[in-house]
Amino acid sequence: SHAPAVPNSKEHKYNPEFTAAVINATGPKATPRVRQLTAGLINHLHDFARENELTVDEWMVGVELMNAAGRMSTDKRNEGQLVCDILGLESLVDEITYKLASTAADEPTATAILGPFYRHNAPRLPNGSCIVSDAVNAQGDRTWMHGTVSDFATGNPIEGAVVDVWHTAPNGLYEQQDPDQPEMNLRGRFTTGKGGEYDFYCLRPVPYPIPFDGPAGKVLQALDRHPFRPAHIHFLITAPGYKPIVTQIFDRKSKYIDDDSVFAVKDSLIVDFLPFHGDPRADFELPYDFKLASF
Ligand code: MBD
Ligand code: FE
Repeated sequence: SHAPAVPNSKEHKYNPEFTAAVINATGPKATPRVRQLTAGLINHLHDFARENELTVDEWMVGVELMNAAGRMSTDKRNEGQLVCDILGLESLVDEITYKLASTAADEPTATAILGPFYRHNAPRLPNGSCIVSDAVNAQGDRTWMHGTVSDFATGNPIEGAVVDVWHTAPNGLYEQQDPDQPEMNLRGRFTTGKGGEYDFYCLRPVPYPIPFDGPAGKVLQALDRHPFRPAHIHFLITAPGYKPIVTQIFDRKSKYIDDDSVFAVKDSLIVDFLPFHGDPRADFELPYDFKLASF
């Protein structure tokens, strides 16, 4: 018969020309970077659908997962970020960003993913103070953490660097996840002194499961994966004139050190908690120096 070609037929959309048509719908005012990123995304999404012969029902599972992550993303819970984390995406972009920022042969302190539980405006505290609220964390191992922030290229100490720290309570929860913890428990911002030095009291953290009562948990279950992270402490180190560093350090003795559910561990960020005697405020000592690169 004389049936005309249907431009939006299924056959047509299997064809790579369909993908080109979608990309070419981009208007002239899109910035080059937006154009590049969306073209790449469309290409990979279309290839993904074609290669796997993705059905409408399967695609809708993904849509519902994204919608559920959106509904669950509050100031207390970045579920969208958590979904990215279990898929390794935050770790991958962290690595790419670090590579782009590292120019010299010598390298500043390795970065690691921010994760969903950072909070702005942690209390500014003087060096030597304690971020542990006695009311709720009596059972944790007290730790004295101390060290310096310095310029990796010159070795010079950096005065006035801010060490922003956060970690979970012994029950495996960050304070904003847990109504029983006081506001900003286990968080603090410390400023380095003349020799670049900082110090504070915290806890030796424990391994803990990432929240698995939402879409990230559903994905982990479908993949037959566990939700645990090795014991870690988060940092954001900033100093005027230097590139900020988002990182984490990991307890060498922790379970899951080789099997992090969000793929964040790097060898250079594995640390040893040392038995500490003679200070009634701490059972462990944790020395750690941060090295920043100037702009
Ligand atoms: C966390 O505590 C975390 O640090 C990351 C990166 C992801 C999920 C939970
Ligand atoms: Fe964390």
